Amino acid sequence: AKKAKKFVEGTFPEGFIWGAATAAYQVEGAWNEDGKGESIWDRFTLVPGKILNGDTGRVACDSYHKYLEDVALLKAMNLKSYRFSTAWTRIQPDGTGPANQKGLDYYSRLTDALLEAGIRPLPTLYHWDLPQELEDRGGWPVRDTAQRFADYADIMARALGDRIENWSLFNESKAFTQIGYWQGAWAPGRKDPLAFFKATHTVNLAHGMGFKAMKAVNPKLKIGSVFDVSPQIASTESEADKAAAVFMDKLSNLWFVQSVLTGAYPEGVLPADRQNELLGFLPSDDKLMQADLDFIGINYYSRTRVWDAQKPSGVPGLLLPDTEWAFGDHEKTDFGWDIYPQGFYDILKRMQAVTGSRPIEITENGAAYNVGPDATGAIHDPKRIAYYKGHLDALSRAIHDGVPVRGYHAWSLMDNFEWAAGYSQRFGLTYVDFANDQKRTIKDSGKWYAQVAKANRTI
Ligand code: GBH
Repeated sequence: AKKAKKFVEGTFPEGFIWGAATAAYQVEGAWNEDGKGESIWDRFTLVPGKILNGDTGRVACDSYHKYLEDVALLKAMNLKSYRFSTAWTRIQPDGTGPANQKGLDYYSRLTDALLEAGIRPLPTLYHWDLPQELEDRGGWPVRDTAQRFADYADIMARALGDRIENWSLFNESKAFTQIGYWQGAWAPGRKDPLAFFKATHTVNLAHGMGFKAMKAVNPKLKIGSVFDVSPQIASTESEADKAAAVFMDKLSNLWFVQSVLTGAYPEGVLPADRQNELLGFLPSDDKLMQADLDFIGINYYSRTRVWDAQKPSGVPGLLLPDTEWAFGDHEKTDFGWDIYPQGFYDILKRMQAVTGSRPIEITENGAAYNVGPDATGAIHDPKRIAYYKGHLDALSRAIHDGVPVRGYHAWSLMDNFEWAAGYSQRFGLTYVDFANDQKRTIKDSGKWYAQVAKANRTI
């Protein structure tokens, strides 16, 4: 009998897909060009005090004009997949009605340039830039927004489904509903726990409805979605803290992906007798929101500590644990996030219990290190290389242990607008000089990643 080949950490299966990611509001700029409408981020960034240094995405990396440079960067890094997002407001400026052809044309040009370069386009339809007009009509807490999203998804499938096979519906349902509608630190800046839960249900409905709309256009399209997940670690061994961690795992890691896949919410988050009322869940919503996603996108950055706090939530009958993001005494990134590669392995194993044999793509993983060019113009960012190496090694072990991950996207292809932190946090493999015509320079980490993608193993 042939001896099984010994596993070498940091090696990847043949055909593994190497890529990088960005999102429309974070890179495109051109906030009001060619008929684009106003999004909630266009509006929110103008509210004094919301964004560090008063930064906005009005110009950002100017990718609306420099997308060919972006494609050249991907090519120079030997990458075979580009995860970007499409701005709803370029397609439907106020969120309803017929498509704005000039907006479609932009994504068509980008798609053609990628295909020409041998790079797979992987668009995300919603990376947080809701048309302001839809927010004015109630936003995600309002059920109608799911139908609006399905109409937009239908337009995109018709316009680009001939050239784009793989699509993500949403980016990080948890992050944008929680921080946008409950904590108020992101657009649209609401602080309303009841609105948050309603928003989660509308977003889950939008998954089911968008999925079905796109499959109706073309059943061969592969439709997935991107979920932000994080291991929820009990802060002590006490039964109460362990139960609090289980609760947060349901609310943070399962509330979106499990609900969409099965049509039912995890039990034990909302009071059972009031759940339907709190969510606005109508009879047959189970069928409406259910979608047998073709692939699962996973974003991983760090882990979360949980302790039992019995905090009033603002939702009657719901008490909450306390959580701490990115805790621990390991080295931190410049954003203050704890570096914990084992958490990547752990959360992949955990999610596989829910997502089963569906293919997984890592749609984001990366670190902020805010170094700039030295006197020669080179950008030395060894700590980012170390972050990537640690996480890719952990990923290779998860794959070896049976988690069906088929691709990986570094966050990010280039430095960009980091939401409430503005331009202060640099996640890029490429340096962007925001004061000098958005000039792009590949960092040491980008050069290293290019070698990894070529060799199909960490180095
Ligand atoms: C992703 O967000 C985004 O998809 C991307 O646009 C962004 O640039 C990138 O990561 C880097 O930030 O509420 O205390 O649990 C990740 C955002 C970070 C949001 C961790 C939730 C947990 C804080 N998430 N955060 S807490």
